[in-house]
Amino acid sequence: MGPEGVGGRQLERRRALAEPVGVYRRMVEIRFVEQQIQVLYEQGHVRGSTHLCIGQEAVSVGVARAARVSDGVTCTYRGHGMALALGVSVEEVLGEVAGRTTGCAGGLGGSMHLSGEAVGLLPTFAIVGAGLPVAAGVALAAQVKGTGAAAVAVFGDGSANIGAFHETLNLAAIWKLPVVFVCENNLYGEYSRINLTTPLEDLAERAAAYRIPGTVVDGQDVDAVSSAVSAALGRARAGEGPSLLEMKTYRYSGHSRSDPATYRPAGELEQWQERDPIDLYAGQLATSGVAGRQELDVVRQEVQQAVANACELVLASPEPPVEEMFRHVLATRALVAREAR
Ligand SMILES: Cc1ncc(C[n+]2csc(CCOP(=O)(O)OP(=O)(O)O)c2C)c(N)n1
Ligand SMILES: [Mg+2]
Repeated sequence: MGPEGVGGRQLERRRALAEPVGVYRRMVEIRFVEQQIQVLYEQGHVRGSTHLCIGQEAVSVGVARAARVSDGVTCTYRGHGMALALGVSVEEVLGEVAGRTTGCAGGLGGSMHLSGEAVGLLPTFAIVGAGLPVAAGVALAAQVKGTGAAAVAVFGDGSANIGAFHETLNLAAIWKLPVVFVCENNLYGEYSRINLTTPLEDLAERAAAYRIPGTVVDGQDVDAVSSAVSAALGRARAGEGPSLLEMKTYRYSGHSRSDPATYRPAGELEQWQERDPIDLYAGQLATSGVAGRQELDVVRQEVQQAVANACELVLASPEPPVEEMFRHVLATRALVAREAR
């Protein structure tokens, strides 16, 4: 793909994270895109489910800032933010969620199946825990080929109770695979609070069972996220093996599109909103003199307008034709070809 193509544009978007204002801009973009997706859902443009990551923007952007484009990243159905952070465009994400040809998978995958090959985003996973062994596979391939690349698996706190989590951490530890396990602990797995499902508060403690480093990280602070991921990736590339990073964060919305999250204790959301990742970073940029409040307001307005424009383009673009459905289903294509003979 040339620099003008989709891959080139994604790489350019990724490079924008080298600047602090670029980091701020991307977190704001994720927030506006997620809000737009909720509206699209309510207007009937989204089939199937959607899972928003509002409140967790610092984790996505912090991971993307620390990883190289040659590293492989796996994440979950709550993956719109991770895709945008890594460089997939607003139009590609909105297009995929709305099932249009402008989507990053041609509108065939939908909200839970985003991908961005040029920037290392592996197709996102709807099965809880499924991304961990795949990330370990990516890391094993890099280790065998000696490419110097690494892998990052981003997953929820619910995944830490799935067999694949334990099997993968064990294998990655014993083979010293270059992989970083990033757990987004947002306190809920679907409609259950973590204290009802998991007998410990800090999931990072589970790293000890596999003799790998386990660190609790402030998932609301984008700088804290990227430094922790950078350090773990450095360790992985140096042949020292995997790490488990637990990002303490919170999802502002319910589990999926129509969940009003009435199971949450009163005041919990508001308490987390006081440490909103975007506001926190804006405060840091203003206090350190990197960018003034006015400049950041302009950024917000620009992003809001860009998201609205992308949405308009997406809604004006076609849905894929029915025949497209089998395009990437190789076995079916072989069968259809055999039957046609
Ligand atoms: C193997 C498997 N079991 C159950 C489900 C249904 N399910 C979808 S999301 C979810 C909760 C996962 O919570 P967590 O890992 O904390 O991620 P979060 O949604 O909070 O980002 C469950 C149980 C699934 N998709 N896959
Ligand atoms: Mg969770």
